[in-house]
Amino acid sequence: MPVPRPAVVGAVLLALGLSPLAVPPAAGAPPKPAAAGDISPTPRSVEARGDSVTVTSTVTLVTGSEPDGPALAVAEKALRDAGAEDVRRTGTAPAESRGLTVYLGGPDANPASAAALGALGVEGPAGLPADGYVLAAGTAEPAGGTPGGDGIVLAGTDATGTYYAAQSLRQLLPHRDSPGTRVAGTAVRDWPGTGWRGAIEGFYGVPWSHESRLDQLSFYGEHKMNIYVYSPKDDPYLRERWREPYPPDELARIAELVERARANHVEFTYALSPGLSVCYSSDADVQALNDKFQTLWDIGVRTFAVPLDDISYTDWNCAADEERFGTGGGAAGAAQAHLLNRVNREFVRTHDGAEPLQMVPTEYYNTTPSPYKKALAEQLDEDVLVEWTGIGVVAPVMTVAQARDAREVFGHPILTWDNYPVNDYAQDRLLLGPFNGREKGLPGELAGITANPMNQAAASKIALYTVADFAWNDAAYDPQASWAGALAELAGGDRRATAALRAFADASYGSALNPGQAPALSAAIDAYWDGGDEDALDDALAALEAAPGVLRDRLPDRAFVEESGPWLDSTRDWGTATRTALKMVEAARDGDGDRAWQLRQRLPELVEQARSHIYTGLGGREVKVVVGDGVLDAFVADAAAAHDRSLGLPPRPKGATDLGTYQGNTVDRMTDGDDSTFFWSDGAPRTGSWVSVDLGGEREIGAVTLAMAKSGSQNDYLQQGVLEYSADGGTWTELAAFSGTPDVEAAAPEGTKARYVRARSTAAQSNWLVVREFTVAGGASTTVSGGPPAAEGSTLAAAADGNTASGYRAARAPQAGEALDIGFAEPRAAESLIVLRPQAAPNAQATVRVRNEPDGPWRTAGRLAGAYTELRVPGGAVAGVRLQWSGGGAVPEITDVGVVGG
Ligand code: LTM
Repeated sequence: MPVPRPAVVGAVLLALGLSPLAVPPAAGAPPKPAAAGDISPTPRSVEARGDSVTVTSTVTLVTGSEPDGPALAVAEKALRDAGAEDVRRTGTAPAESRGLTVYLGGPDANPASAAALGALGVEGPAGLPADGYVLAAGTAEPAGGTPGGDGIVLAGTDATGTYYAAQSLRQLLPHRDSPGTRVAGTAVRDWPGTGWRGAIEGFYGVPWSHESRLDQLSFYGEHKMNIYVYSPKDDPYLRERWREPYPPDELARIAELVERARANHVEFTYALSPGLSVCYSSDADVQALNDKFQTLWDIGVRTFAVPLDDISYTDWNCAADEERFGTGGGAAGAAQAHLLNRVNREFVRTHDGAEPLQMVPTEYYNTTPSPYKKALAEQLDEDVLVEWTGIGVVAPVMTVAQARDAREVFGHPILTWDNYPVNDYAQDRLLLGPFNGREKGLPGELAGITANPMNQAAASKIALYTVADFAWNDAAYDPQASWAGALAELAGGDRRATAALRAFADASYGSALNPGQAPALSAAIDAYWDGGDEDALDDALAALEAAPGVLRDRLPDRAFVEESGPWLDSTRDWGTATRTALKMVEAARDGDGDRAWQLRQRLPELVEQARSHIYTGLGGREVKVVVGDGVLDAFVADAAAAHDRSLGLPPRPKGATDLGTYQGNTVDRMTDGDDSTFFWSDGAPRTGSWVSVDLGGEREIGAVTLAMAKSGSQNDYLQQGVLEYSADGGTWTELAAFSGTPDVEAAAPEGTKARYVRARSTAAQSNWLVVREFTVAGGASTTVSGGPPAAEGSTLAAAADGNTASGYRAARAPQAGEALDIGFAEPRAAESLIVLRPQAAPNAQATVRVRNEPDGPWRTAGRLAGAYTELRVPGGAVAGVRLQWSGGGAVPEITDVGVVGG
């Protein structure tokens, strides 16, 4: 393509006596050339021309005779936002240039734009796929009836293409209050990767509000998405009451959506799901479907779908179907094809301007050949599009080969129903990572891509932005770059809001498509444990803690802030909890045990607070939201364990599993001593799946108990398995086999030593797994005796069990001569002794004595003082500790006793 030299062109224009405003100013830096990254979705090709155009006060908009209204509106607004004061429309090109001239429409719609492209030396859009376009901006000499000077051409292969050219122009032009801005000369040539690109509101739970839908439709237009499928599972008129017409006010609302969709070149698709009650062979039901569609046709809907997902196809809804079609999957496929063909032939094909019918098969989640799919492939009308979710309901990956298999096995063009970022199956979390795991080349195999979003419409925009990017130009798609673009756009370009949104989204990043929660934070935490700097991690955690406040103050999309409320609160509180944990570790490392203990005691409450925020779903169902799971909670737990280790407390047992986690029911709940909390897998155990307890070091073990299942999930237990123990986690010895019971108990033979105990499944099963508690009793390494006796709900043993969540609380004040004795099975070399007491408890007075050997003499180490007492150990070894109470006074409480070093 020839690139005109601006200086020469400018001189020619001046010689012709044309407006000097058309000439780039001689002074000042040249405008920055446009780059692909300035436009979203990423365009196929952007070339810098080397010249420029100036946004003049008056801009002439050459529209042709029948301009596309939405394209016109977008172009005009973009020009005004860039500083144009007067945008004058004209059907044909003016005789001479009076400032910037903008040509709207492809060569077929507007002959002047063909001439202007020729004058600029830019190839037109002919031959590009539907919705493709060319955008050219530059200076030219008058030619072919165009006035020359500064010109911009927005030329689509069709009206939608021209509209997209205008959308790209909107992104290229700067925002200015006054005219005179120079914009670099550019030639963009662009087209989509697949025909349909958009979203399907196809989830369970609270449907989007009317306002959210209107907002989404504008968002789709801005991102070159051209389809919205209206299919919320909980709109009763779509499923349970599908035969009934909408009440007038509801129909009016849908009409408003149809209108907004049209104004954004989005195809509003109405999806009716009769499968819960339809009689496939019934003329009346075919008529009911067609009649319902007619009411939607009458308000402007031109695309229709019949989803038949999530229904039984082994149970007929009427006896006539069994008589006519028989039984089994093949019969179901034949029945569905029969119904859909009738709708296709009697409604869709009889309505001029209707787009091809879409359907969701009942087997939508794989490509396994079956009698059902065979019947659909053979009997369903060829022009019907089949929706498919990939391999799996939520497909972690989608490949070109899989899409080809789907085309083959369903025998119809495939439109993906991609279940991302939908969260109706995990309502406790937001899924804020990018569209991922979709192979390049996939869009070209498909009739289109529709993504099923979250119940939270505005928060879905992060993922949808990236879906649009992939569907438009998969070759250039980079999930990370696209994600960054989404964050910046949603933050309105505000630097602080972008950083806050990044921190917030990172903590809710994980999903089947994006394995690994909170990747950025996780890396910062790993770096810290690997000897990294406290400040670096604290900066990251402080950013997390502050992000919700920044977003509440600065995010332009207020609906995002509104919907994300519980997650924002939880994120802030996790920020506080993790920062407290970090300070605690650092205080302990600095030798400030007192302060570390103070911070340690705050952690349980801070974690509880972070876990307390609630999302209220359909019918008032409340779920506690989850943020940064497996990363933030793990950091607090690891920090607490590090702190406790540094005080010489015995390690706490730690749960682990190779199974995924359902919602917030994390594996640490198996070892929290609380029978009302539980680990819950997010799928059925396979042969070899396991849950385990790490005791933190090899020690003698006694009774092992595994309490599985829970009320409401009575069959969620390992149906058949073995209990095993190991010293190193590699070599395992069987302790007991079990089957058919949720409560497993076994006693290790005396003298058995192990660090790990696990329960391993020995058969695949269909039920998921719940473990309430997994306990391993130790060959007691510590004994506690003496007094005063423990109060109800407390035990003497809790004074030295290594668990700071529990403690010994005396039933009364000590009597004269009373002492609490802690004995260690094996004397330990020790430098110091630490006695922990609750911060708020009244300080009972005691002298602390130690003895170096089991029957050795007691030697005084010092006196208890406050919540944290650290005393040097005389004799360098501890076989026993005695707290010799001063009679009377306060009632004693001891959280734990630790023995450090040696
Ligand atoms: O995916 C399909 C075709 N149907 C349903 C959706 O309505 C639902 O939103 C997703 C995610 O839970 N799963 C389905 O099976």
